[in-house]
Amino acid sequence: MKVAVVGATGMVGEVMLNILEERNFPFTELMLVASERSVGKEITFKNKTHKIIGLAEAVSKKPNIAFFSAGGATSLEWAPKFEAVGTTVIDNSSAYRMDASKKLIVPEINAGQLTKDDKIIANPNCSTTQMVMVLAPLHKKYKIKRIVVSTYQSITGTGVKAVKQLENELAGVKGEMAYPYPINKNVIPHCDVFEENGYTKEEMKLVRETQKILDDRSIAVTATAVRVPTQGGHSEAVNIEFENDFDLTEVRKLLSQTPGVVVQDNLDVNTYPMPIYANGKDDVFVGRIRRDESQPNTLNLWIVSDNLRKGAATNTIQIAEHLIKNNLV
Ligand code: A2P
Ligand code: 11C
Repeated sequence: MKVAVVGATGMVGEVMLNILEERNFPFTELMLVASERSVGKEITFKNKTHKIIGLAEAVSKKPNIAFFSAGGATSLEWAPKFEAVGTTVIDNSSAYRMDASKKLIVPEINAGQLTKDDKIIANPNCSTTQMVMVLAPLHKKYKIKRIVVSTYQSITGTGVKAVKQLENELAGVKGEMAYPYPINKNVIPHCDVFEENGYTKEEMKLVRETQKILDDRSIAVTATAVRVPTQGGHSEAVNIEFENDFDLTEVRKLLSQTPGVVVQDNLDVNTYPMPIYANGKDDVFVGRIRRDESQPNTLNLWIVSDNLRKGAATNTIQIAEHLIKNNLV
């Protein structure tokens, strides 16, 4: 198994390398790929020094799997070139997620859809992944009618530039700004670019990707995505209206039996999910599980997960593990 990591010097790329090592991912050759700016630089992985190579060189080496996390433009231009030499691309950008000919995969929910013919596979947006991990078992049991979600998203979702902006602000140093406003002591109701309908692209990803992954276009979703000065993970307040009524004890039981989901919900000892504790973990944490008392069949949840792990790198690598286990690559 020859593996390429495209975007190896980036925020998600670095986490991908850590996870490949932690999970002892099987490969015979590892290609670390980044932009021309980084070609020739060195990265140490498992005590071995690897030189960064460019995209064209990586294509010529025909990897079996390429993990892409180098932005949508790079994916659109280069994923088809890898596909043409037989590589299976697992793409972490938004480039192919809503392409009807491509699958959008969260392994715990819909990896069963994958076949040998899927050569470009899309990894969902981080805020969608953590939400659907919790909602999928509830949808199966009670059928979701409508979701109202507000997000509190970590600056790591924006990348290295945003982490630097916060560091500069904390140190009182002037520097390049990733956001149009200061992020320290602030919240910014603006993640990704605005679309024509007045929503941000991040908000519309929560709408469209959720419907695609849960395979149900009838689910109504409305979202407000907000950037907050945290680093550990994304948090979400989610209000869900179901067709059918539920029992809270049953909801808790169902979620605690869901692989990849951890219930943290004990009000007596102030237990609820928070980004500083989700940081570095692969699970999705859910708490503040309670009935919306303002209308029937409606639930409120608080969901937190490390956006760079299950929201990005971990999910991507789990897709590859599924392909290998089922001889699909
Ligand atoms: P580089 O470090 O050479 O710029 P982040 O989102 O954390 O900023 O990381 C983006 C990642 O995508 C980096 O590894 C970056 O490499 C890589 N990247 C950006 N543009 C390109 C490109 N045109 N070709 C290949 N890799 C790219
Ligand atoms: C954020 N969710 O937190 C974004 C980062 O569509 O893959 C990932 C953007 C994407 O800003």
